[in-house]
Amino acid sequence: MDEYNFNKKEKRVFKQAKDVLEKNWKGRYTVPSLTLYPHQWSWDSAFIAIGNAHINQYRAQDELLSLFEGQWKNGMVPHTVYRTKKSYFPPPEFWNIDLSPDAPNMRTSGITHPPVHAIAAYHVFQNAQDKNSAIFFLKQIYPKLLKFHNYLMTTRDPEKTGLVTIFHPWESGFDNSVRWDDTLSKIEIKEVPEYTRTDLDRVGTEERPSDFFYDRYVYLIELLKECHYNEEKIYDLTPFKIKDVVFSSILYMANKSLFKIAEIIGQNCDEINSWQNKTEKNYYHYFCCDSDNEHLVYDYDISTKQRIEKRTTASLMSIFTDLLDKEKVQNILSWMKHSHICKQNCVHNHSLITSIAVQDEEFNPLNYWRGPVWININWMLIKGLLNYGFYDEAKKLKDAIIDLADEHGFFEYYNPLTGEGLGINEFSWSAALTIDLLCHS
Ligand code: 2M8
Repeated sequence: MDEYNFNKKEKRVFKQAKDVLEKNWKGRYTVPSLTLYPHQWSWDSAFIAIGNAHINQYRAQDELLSLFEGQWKNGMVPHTVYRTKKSYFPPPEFWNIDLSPDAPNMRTSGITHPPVHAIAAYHVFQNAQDKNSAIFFLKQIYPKLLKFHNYLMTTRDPEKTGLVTIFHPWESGFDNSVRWDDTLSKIEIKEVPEYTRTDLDRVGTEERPSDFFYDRYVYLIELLKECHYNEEKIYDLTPFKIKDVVFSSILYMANKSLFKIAEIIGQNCDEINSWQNKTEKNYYHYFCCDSDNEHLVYDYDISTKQRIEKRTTASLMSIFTDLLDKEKVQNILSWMKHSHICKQNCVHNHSLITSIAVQDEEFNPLNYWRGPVWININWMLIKGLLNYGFYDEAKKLKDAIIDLADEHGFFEYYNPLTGEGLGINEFSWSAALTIDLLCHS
């Protein structure tokens, strides 16, 4: 697209990213990957819509509307909507969602995912060429978004804090992050049903979560089923109930977008305002240690009543919200530098933020959310930096993503020491968010 004045490299990356989204488009939705993830995933669809907003408004709208077809009667948007018979573990039967009176008339998982969708919907409107269609789309999607946020702010927040409790590591999107290690390791498994993982046929074992963690993922699904997906029962029984700092940060920003959507289509915004007030009041109280001056944020484990003090990229996420005081942003910036890829080890001229600090003893350059670089997380940090006026820092990250994509393609994640692509290639959100960075920031 000439209107963006792309240089040669940017043109090349833009075309390759468009090709990935084209390949993975299935008529009304996009798969994250044709092989590893052959269904529709919730926060993936939102990220994909953010990219498509620049190149195909109608696809972006369809992506979000099709996802919400799987919305549960209580408002929950499931993390996976199964669209085909393609093999994936866990398959839809494994969730047995009909145990719940709230289950929709579709094959979905029984857990949720970070609520990026209102951010995506507003972004689609902002970038729309066809504003009439965009307004019609906002009118369709708004009640569904409101119902989802209401579910998160009530059923998933019985303590009325404005912060969301997750019941499964997959709900965080950061599946096997070190953030969940202590809580998961304490689970003593009595029994799990036999199951066969499908991921290890497609990606190397050293890049995926261990069987130890998979057993616990399955154990927690069994527990949800035992409770018939009733959140009150789950809350009483589960060893995994955590106020997730990234999820809650995303919801806070999504509520801002929802507020703007409500204004555009002439709806009353009082309820959204009251949610925001609660989050503003409690965010630091739950997520930040007053005693130190690090200004990092951490998840809060409801069972132990303690913060999970692991320094990961999640600890920087306050910058994505605008809840961070201006004077504290500098601290987050210095932490970003601390977490950076070590330049001496790096094949690139630029650095990106790794999922945990390279210097950390738990850092693993290959394994999923335990060290590698993820484009969606760097995209969120870039948005935060821009919001706080750190244009140079944001540009450095953006340029590094473009270099990474140009040299290695659109992988799911990347080895921070070599730049090598990990997980699966032609991964949709890596392509979509690169398109957004190319067109926007
Ligand atoms: C990964 O999660 C799925 C389970 O939901 C898996 O490992 O099979 C995560 O990276 C998650 O954040 C992502 O949404 C999903 C699809 O890309 O894959």
